[in-house]
Amino acid sequence: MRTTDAEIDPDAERELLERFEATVGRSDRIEPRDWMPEGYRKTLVRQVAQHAHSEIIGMQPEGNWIGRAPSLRRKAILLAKVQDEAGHGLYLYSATETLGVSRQELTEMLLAGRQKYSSIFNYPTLSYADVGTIGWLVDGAAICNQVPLCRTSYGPYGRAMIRICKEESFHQRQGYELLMTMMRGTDEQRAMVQESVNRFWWPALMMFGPPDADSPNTARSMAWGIKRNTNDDLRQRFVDMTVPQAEALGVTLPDPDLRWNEARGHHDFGQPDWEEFTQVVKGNGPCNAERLAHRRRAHEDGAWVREAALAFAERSAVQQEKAS
Ligand code: FAQ
Repeated sequence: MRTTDAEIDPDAERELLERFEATVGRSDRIEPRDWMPEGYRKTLVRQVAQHAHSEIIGMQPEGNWIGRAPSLRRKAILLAKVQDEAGHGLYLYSATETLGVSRQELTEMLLAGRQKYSSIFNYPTLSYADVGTIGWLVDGAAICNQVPLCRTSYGPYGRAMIRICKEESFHQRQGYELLMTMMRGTDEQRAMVQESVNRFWWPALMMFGPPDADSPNTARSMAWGIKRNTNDDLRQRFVDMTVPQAEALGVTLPDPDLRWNEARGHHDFGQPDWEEFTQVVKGNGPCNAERLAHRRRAHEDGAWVREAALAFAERSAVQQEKAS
């Protein structure tokens, strides 16, 4: 059983804390059996569970288009991507389970509105171009945010992120390739791409979280090595990475303040509508209710599968015991 702060005397706790801080300071990994401060464990559960829920809820906007993909090839690609997202959710739930909380509990917290998922998945997918834009911008933002998380201080989370990032790179490229194909098509297709980019640009910037000055968790999470960069640093990295890709694609990013700043060596850009972000995170975005209702329905519809799997596991254990 995990040792909690309440069960150990103050001297021993100080020593454990020093050892923990030294491990984090050397950029070594904290592993599930290591002692950790309760706040560290709680922060990880919050962040990793939110990440896992995002992957699972994130299957819905693109899943909306599987039955309407324009060709067999596009359908196979989209199916594979959405299945990868399910896999990412499962690696991340497994990483969270090593912190002493079960997937069942996490799912219940999501469905009760006590845990969050990324704001981006509360926006609708209105055209097939959105499949490409999600790959390019949403997976692109996810990669920017997640590559540094491969070096996060908690071992199971960092190892899950290595595999996830490899797959996210493929997702980003498939999105870009789809948009490139549409941009080489008809005027109508080019207009669809531009309209889709206009809708997703600002929500993609919001994925990195609130500005640093309004981010209550960043300083603590960085001191613990959970996060490696601030929200604003990663947002800037994403903008700098995306502007030349937009030029190559031939689309305009919908920000009149976007321009290269020679002195800073970075692009200047405008601020997203942070009031809209707050509303979406609070549950008042365009698709929040629909996403959670769908997730709840899928969970209820899957009850018989969970019961059957449990019954099978119990019967197999009895049979194994009898055989030995
Ligand atoms: N949406 O103090 P901070 C993907 C909350 S995966 C909703 O800055 P923190 C793959 C935050 O939780 C996308 N809530 O928080 C894919 C906190 O509230 P709390 C998910 C947000 O944790 C692609 C409060 O605001 N990725 O896209 C958001 O230090 C395509 C204050 O914020 C991850 O989860 C938001 N955007 O930094 C799948 C990456 N931002 O919890 C399908 C891992 C902030 O105190 C299709 N997570 N909040 O009640 C992280 O890096 C961090 O958790 C941040 C937030 C950067 C998201």
